Amino acid sequence: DDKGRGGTGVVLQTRSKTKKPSLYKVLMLNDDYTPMEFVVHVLEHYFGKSRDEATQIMLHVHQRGVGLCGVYTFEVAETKVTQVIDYARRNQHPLQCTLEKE
Ligand code: TYC
Repeated sequence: DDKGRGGTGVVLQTRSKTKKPSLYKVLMLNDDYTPMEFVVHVLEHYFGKSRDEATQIMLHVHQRGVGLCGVYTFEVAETKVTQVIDYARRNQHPLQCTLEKE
């Protein structure tokens, strides 16, 4: 009903039905063969990182085995993982990345 709403017939929604989407981390994995420069390029092109950020992330992955590229909704994260793996394959590099629910 619209009691207390000034008789306008407008019912204001007090609780939203919308829910925040789950977020997913996209993680880059180290390997022994992909050139460092290629990984930096991928981080710039697919994840919008600056040259300096991309270099830091690449070195972190190189030293620690895994690193965070970004956090996205499921569809965006899935698309980035597919695009990166396909791009690496086309260039004959074994680079892998994966997604993980936050
Ligand atoms: N370990 C690679 C090398 O020594 C570089 C590398 C870094 C590869 C990060 C993958 O996600 C990666 N050439």
